[in-house]
Order: sequence, then C-alpha cells, then structure tokens
Amino acid sequence: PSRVSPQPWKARAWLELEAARRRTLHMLSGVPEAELVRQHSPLMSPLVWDVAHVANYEEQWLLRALGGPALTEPAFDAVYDAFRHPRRTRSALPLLAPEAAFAYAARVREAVRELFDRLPEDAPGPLLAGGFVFGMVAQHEQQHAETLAATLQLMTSWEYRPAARPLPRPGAVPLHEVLIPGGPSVQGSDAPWAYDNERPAHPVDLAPFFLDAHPTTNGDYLVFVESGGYEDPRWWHPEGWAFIQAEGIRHPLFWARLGPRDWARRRFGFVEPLPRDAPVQHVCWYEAEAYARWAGKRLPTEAEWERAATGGAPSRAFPWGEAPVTAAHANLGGEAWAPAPVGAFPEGQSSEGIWGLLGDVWEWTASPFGGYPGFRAHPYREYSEVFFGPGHQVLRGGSWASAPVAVRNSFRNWDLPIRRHIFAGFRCARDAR
Ligand code: AVJ
Ligand code: FE
Repeated sequence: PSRVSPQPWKARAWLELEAARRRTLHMLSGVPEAELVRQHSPLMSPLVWDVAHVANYEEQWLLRALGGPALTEPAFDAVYDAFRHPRRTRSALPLLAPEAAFAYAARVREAVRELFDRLPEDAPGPLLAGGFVFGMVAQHEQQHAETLAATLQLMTSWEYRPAARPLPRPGAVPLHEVLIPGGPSVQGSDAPWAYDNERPAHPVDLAPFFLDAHPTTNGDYLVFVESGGYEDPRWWHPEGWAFIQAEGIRHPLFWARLGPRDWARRRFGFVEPLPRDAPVQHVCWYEAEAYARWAGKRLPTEAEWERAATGGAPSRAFPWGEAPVTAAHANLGGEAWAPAPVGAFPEGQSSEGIWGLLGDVWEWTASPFGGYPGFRAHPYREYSEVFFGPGHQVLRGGSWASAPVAVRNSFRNWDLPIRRHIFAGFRCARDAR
C-alpha cells in the first residue's frame, strides 16, 4: 500500500510557540508588578493569571498528555482552570507572583523542548497528527495575548504606552458594496491546525447577497451616533435597547465627546482624536446590529462572511489565497495597537474585491455559535462545545491583536452580544433582490 508522507510541521510548531512566548513577555515587560496582579475589570483576569494559565495549559497538553513529566499538582491546575473560577474572582486565588509565574512558564517550555526534540514528524494519534496539539497550544497563547491586550486597554490605573509599528497609508478607497453570487460553496476546514469548531469542511448553498467592501468606519458610525441612533428604539433589538438603557450607553466604548462633532477616544494610555477612516471598534453585537438596521442593511451570516473570504474556492485559507500572512496582507499580530484605515491592504483583498476581512477588527456576524454538521469535540469539550447555543454570537476575521497563526478564513470566535471590550467591529450585508 502506498504511504503518503506526512507534511512536516515541527519547524513551524516550534517557531510559533516561541513567537507566542516572545509576544507575551514583550507585552508585559515594563508593566509594574502591582498592575500585573491587579483586577483591572470584573471582565478580565489579573494579567499574571493569564501568564500562569497559558503555562499550565502547555504543561497539560504538551507535557502530561504526551507522556511527559508533570511539573505541578492537580490543586495547582484548579487555580488556573477557567471553568472553576469566574474572571472577576481570580485576584483572590492563591496565584503565583509575577516572577514565579514567568519562571514556571520558562520551566514548562524547557521541558517541552526535551520532549519535542524526540518526537518524529509522523508521530501517530489524533493529538500529534500534523502537529495539531502544538498548533493548539501556540494558538491558545496567542489568543491569551489578545486577551492581555484587552485587559491593558481596560486598565486605567497606569498609562500603558506601547511603541507601535507604523501602518501603511491607504490609497483610494474603492467600491462600497460587492455582489457575491449565490450558489454552492464550502464552509469550514479540515486543515491540520483547524479547531474542532471549524470542522468538518462541508457544503453550503447561499442566496446572492451584497457585502460591504470594507468594515464600517468610525466616520460611518459617527453619523449613526450624531443623528440620534442611540435614542431611537426602532433600530434596536429589544434586548439591545434594554441593555443600552440600563447601562446608559450612547456611543462605542472608550469614545468621549468633546464638543459638537468633536470626538476623542482612549486607546491604551493615549487619548487621541477619533480617526474617521478606521473601522469602528469596541461595539457590541447589539450596537453593530442596530447600525445595520439603521443603514437599511443587516449583518452577514458567518456562512456569507466565509463565502466572501474564500471567494467561493473550497477551503481557501486566506482571502488572497494560500500565501502565508505578511505585513502587506493585513494588520495582524498586535504590533500596530490599533486598526488601520480602511483600504490600507490592497494585497489582502479577496478575489472579488472585499477588503480587510482579516485583521483590524473582529467582525460580528448574524450567526449564533454552534457545531457544524458532523461536529466532534476535540480534544476537549470546554474549548468550543460548551459555548454552543443561542447565547454567543460568532465573530470572524481576527483583529489587529490576533496573531496570524490564530486567524484564517474558517476561524470562528464567539462572545456574548453585550461584550464591548474586545477588538470588535463589523461590516454590513444585504439581500440581493
Ligand atoms: C475563542 C477567544 C472565545 O478567550 O474565551 C482561551 C479562547 N479558550 N482559552 C476565550 C480560549 C481557552 C476563547 N475565545
Ligand atoms: Fe485559556
């Protein structure tokens, strides 16, 4: 029988683990100890919890699950178990102090290196095939790096002022909407590092629709705000209306009105004029959905979003094709610390001329999070399956804070429809009839 030789994965796996760790350490270097242990928001863990949590996750999946040594006790796992302790209670736990948390993470990584060096490229089994579990752990640490960024954005007790990588300057911003033809296409992915919730790739059939070529910008959204959009229940889902009344919400999170048509935003330790040409971020699903209704549009379903991203080609990894992400394709990786103006990445557009699908801001969709036909939880139910149901909405495309390894056309994020602290915006769609 012929034997297909496995795709080599080890070199990439190690680079991705190390890149994730460099980012974690870089983001937190210079943050005072008091801020690392502080609970900055009931929505977030203390920063130092995330550090030891990613290390403990790595110990569980890249050491113990692969037959390597246990470095800590089950009682220690419990402290860093996201399902045992709600985020707002975590500063009261017996956490490792910052220095010990960083040392633990380094110790786990050293032990992983020893085990990793002995693994063959074609190691068998569902965890190791294609290096899946290494991809999972690298993506996990990068997802937590994005979570750290969200915590740092919520922090007001200390001014966090990261140096930012400059973004490209946009050329002319083209077309407002693009007609996406209907018909059969493929949703999901069977790529080796795809998560369980992206699997299996399966056929979908869609009606034709229009999709905005760009995400909704701050300038677009400001028209909604200034024309009384937050005062008119006609535009709002009843739950969204109740939510903004209860919370007194009149504009996106972190915006401040200085005077007529004069708006600023706080971004980490900076207060700056609101950039009109960049995608709106820090809106919840209800705000996104209300804007779309006001504009005579709607949010795309995630199947529509993914059809637009693949251009109809089965399982295309990125809107531009299979070429790995570079700085010319999209604003990803967390170094810009802000969304780019729309139109900044001509090389990142889809084959049909949809821009900015990956990076800048997560895009809320009309779809609740659920399993695809044939879904199987792998390797544990708590990554995806326990969140299936009507409570969580799917977001697509990744933000400026998402790492390339954790972003692709098929990648699915999810959150509650009231969440505004994540780096989320949206783009609008409408039926083509
Ligand atoms: C996929 C971003 C919703 O942060 O809750 C991190 C990722 N899962 N640790 C989250 C995750 C376990 C997850 N999201
Ligand atoms: Fe986690």
